[in-house]
Amino acid sequence: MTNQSDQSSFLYGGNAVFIAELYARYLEDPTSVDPSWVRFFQELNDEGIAVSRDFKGTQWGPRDLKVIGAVDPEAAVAAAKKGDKAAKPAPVAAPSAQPGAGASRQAVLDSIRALMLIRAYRVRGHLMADLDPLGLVKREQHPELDYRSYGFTEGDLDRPIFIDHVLGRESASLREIVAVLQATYCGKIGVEFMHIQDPDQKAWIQKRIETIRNQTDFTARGKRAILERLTEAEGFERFLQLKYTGTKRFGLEGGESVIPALEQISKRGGQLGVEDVVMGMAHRGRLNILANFMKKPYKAIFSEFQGNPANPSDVQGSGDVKYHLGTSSERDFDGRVIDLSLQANPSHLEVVDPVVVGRVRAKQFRNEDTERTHVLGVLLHGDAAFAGQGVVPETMLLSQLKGYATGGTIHIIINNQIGFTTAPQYSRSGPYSSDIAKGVQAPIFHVNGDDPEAVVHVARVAVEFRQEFQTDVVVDMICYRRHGHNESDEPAFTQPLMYRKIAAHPTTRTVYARKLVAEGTVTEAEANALVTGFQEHLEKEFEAGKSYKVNKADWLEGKWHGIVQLSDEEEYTEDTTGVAEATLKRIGLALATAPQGFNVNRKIVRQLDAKREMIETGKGFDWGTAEALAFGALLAEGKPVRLSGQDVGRGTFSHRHAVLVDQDNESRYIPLNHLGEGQAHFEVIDSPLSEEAVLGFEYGYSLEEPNSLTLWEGQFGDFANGAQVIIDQFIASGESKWLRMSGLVMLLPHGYEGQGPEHSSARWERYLQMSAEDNWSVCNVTTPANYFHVLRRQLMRNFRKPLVVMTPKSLLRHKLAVSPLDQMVAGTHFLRVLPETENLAADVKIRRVVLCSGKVYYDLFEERAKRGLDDVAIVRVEQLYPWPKDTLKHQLARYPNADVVWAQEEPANMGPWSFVDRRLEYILGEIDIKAERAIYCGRRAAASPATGLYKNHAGEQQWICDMALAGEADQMPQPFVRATKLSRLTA
Ligand SMILES: Cc1ncc(C[n+]2csc(CCOP(=O)(O)OP(=O)(O)O)c2C)c(N)n1
Repeated sequence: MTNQSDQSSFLYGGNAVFIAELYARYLEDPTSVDPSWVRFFQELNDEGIAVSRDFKGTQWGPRDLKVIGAVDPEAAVAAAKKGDKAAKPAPVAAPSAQPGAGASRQAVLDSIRALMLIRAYRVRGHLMADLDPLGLVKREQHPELDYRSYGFTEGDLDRPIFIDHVLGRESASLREIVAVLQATYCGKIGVEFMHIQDPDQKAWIQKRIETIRNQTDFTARGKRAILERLTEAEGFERFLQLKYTGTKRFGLEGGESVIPALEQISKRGGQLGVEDVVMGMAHRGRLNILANFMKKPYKAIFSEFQGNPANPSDVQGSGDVKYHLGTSSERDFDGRVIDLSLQANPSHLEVVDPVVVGRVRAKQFRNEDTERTHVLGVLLHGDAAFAGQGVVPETMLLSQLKGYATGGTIHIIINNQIGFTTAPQYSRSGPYSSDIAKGVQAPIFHVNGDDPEAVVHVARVAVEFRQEFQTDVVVDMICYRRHGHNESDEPAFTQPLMYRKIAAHPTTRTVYARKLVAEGTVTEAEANALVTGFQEHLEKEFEAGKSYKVNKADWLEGKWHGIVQLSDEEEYTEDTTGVAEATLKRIGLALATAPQGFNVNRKIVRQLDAKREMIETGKGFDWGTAEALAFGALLAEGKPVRLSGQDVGRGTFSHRHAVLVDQDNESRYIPLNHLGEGQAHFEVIDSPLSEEAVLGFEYGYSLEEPNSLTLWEGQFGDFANGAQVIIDQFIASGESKWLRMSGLVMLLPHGYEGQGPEHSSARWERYLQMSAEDNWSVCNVTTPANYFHVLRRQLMRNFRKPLVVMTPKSLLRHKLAVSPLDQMVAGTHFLRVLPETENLAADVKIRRVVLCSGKVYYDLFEERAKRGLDDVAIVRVEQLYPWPKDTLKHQLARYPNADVVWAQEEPANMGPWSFVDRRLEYILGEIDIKAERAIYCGRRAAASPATGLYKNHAGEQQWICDMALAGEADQMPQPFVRATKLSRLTA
């Protein structure tokens, strides 16, 4: 038996006649057909395609025939609104008067076959739609869309067929049915929606498009407005081409219809409750959208073309090219004001997607937009990028997840049928660039970009659908690119035929103006006047651009008020991150308490008891508890905390247990949300298995929420390189390029514990290499208390910087890695450097200072104790960047007779060695100390971060401790000498 999933291909041809017969039998007596067919026919019922078997008598006839093909969409939508998602769409009542009562079995078969044909159009009609303005993609007759495949002949064309309002008609001739289907599904719009599982959504689309043949009848005013928008879009590019010939602008020409589409989304969206639109897009057409949609002044853009900066000269930052910049504005759409924001983005295509979606989520949180209908995300894509970049499906994956949902994003693909020089057949395996969107059941509207009315209509349907169902929607606008990839590229090198066609092809505005003139909506003179009027306006703006001065940077406003730009080296003021003891105790007790009757796992009960003991004694606070206290104290101060990443609720290493799970019924309890009245919300989300999209999302979230602590945790720190683009392009450099601060925290489990090459190193050398201009903090803290402070510091400073923390694994349970409560109480603060803690020989007697960072400290500490050494001091650098030069200098200056060793677990080409080597040399040069340079003690340079053999690991670790504490300078490894196969250390 053929499976329902490929039903559409067997519903036609010779099968169609057979199936219609079978179906007729099923209607008569369901037990007379194989049960698998019964299931199939029932599924067709669900899709609103089938005929019910609710008839009586043996005489076939339309009077007996109750077609439920016309699912009543209004009833379905009403049911959905009531939240009754499971409710089946109500069947339309049986028609009261039908032609040919007592008609033959033939009439029934006609109805069934006609319904199969209708279904085929719904599924495959888009394949025959007229989508390509250039006519390069040939539309071929598809057999499933041929009525002859269903047993009809030409002689049947004019016979009335009962279809019970399926297309809004009780009955119609086959000729009429085909005409309606062609108009609806094979015009300038092709719709893909039959992959959607939700019957309400399908029914909604069917009704929305079938009743009006998938067209809006625009008023003369509406048409004129579309022409005006096209005139501006085209005129702006032409003007730039004229004034700045050959300058890169990645023009929109060929895709101008996207401007009226965006207008429509905002306008119709506004009517449906949208108040805020956050947008992301790549280079193509960006300047046009900045000017003509975001309403960035033309003169500002012209001034940037003249080489002037986009920000006032007193604002620091390295800036970015003009086609990457973002902006925000307020616009009035028919009396409704909408906040528009276009996210700045790097050249890396599509990577902005999760950032925008994260921003949308944060705005919805702040605006208490629980329905997610007031803040809308809109993403514009290129066709090659949408199909090619993995971050696209990763971002879509988030769209329906509890912790990341934003009520659906509207995706518009500016599908110019080329990616740089690469044609679609080399860009993707499926027929459409948009195919990936089917994975999240998004409806997809393909539309011919040369029919701006169709584009605007589709934009309208898309926003209506999104507002109704809170899912992603895709508009695939098929157009062309008039010039090369940029304006100085020669496209005919690679696409000569396409570009010959384009050269002869009139512009979208010209095509539309001719149409409006032909139908009498505007005169030719009026259409021309729009063009000349706009050019004159641009000329004036161009003149104004010559003396244009930006008077303020659009940042640190609104929710960012009170935050300042850090103007110099990080100030070493002590931050007020400590918290009153009573508050910490109150939070601690809440953490250790589950509600009455909640059946906590036995092992966790022990952990909760241990926490209670920490609170009662004020001693022995472990990592997980210190973290929870840091979060809890922020929450109690009214500052929300959001932590996302893989398995963060429990914690990869089973140390966090931020979510307790009842062992009887799996209900969840989050102690941090039960601290007391007035506290802020703690959101802890187990993320899907994505690094790039989730980290991008959290970064976006942090841009909107300066007063929330937003954290992303990698499962192991090395997995963060799956999100490297987000780190390089946004987190490290976003403030410098675009004046956008972020207080995002990245938690990266790191440390050499013999787990092999993949789980030892978070590769923090990369973060250190990217450190400059106080762009972020990079830390590897060794005590729970310092971790507590560094987290709280994120929101206590009057500026925001991302924080990258190497977090521990074995230290989570290490008996020495604990802190007393009094290191977290009021008056205490984060320590960038932790000095020697033990009572050693007098400072002048210290023969060696071992500097280190992170977990290796405890290995060194224990080895020193074992050896009973009292002339080797161990100093921990807890924050590597910003480099705590003064504090470190102060500590090193205590030991004038010491040599200085830098000990690390990582190979010499990794970890902090390259970063600290010269910096230490500068410090040593400035103080009175025996050492001139630090001696390296660690693994030799290596290709892979760690050995896969535990025995080797243990030997190497021991050797590092031995050498660091007692080795002579000439025994130390030469960091960059090639290691042999035998040993990474001694070759
Ligand atoms: C991640 C990434 N890889 C490569 C590039 C270089 N690049 C810039 S534009 C472009 C083609 C994009 O094609 P498409 O997505 O169809 O957009 P279009 O330029 O045609 O509007 C490429 C490959 C890039 N910017 N980003």
